[in-house]
Amino acid sequence: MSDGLIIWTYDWVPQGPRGFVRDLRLRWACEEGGLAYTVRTVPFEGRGREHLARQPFGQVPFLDDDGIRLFESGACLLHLGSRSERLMPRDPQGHAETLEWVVAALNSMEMVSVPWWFIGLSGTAENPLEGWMMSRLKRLEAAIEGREWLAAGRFTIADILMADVLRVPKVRAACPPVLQAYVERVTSRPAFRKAHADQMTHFAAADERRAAARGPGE
Ligand SMILES: N[C@@H](CCC(=O)N[C@@H](CS)C(=O)NCC(=O)O)C(=O)O
Repeated sequence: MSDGLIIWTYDWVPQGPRGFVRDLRLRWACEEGGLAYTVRTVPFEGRGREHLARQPFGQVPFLDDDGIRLFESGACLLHLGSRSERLMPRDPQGHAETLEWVVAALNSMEMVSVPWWFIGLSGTAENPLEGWMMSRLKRLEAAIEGREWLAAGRFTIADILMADVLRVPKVRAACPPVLQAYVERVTSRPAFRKAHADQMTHFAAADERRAAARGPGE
């Protein structure tokens, strides 16, 4: 019997990243695409050899699809896109637009937003990436203004990635109104809400298991 789609994530994470662990991107895509999936875990504490064999940086997520194995959330979304037309248009122009915006979300937006966010955490008075980040947001705003979705005139995996990059609270707060409205529009989809709730439930159950393992009074 085939195992179908398996999304791999951590067995537990601290409170901070909950709701933002990138397995959510894959859960969300499967929900949007009507693709059945199960979730399995690797330990958060202690990244073993088996984990590194699946994800060389010791991160999550990674994906199994009936013997096909892949890591990197972007690559996993492109793979899921090949499984469902609801995620990835089949017409050549719509397909090309989706591809370019998938890469733009990761390589033009997230590659600036993540270091900008990290430097912000350190509490420095001036973030040296401020200008770069603000100009990226401004350019993105101009590109999105007047349209509902990033690519192909419809919802695609590019919207999953871009909205997931922009919804990080500090990034979202820095977004101009057009981008705020875009993030709101994309993340109010039922598939996002379900994926988010499922991830929160997954880590809450892990808390309960850890508490039970520690025993009473500890
Ligand atoms: N480029 C990777 C990034 C994966 C990533 O940052 N994963 C985080 C969870 S959202 C992680 O595993 N962090 C733990 C670590 O880096 O040690 C992807 O998109 O899949």
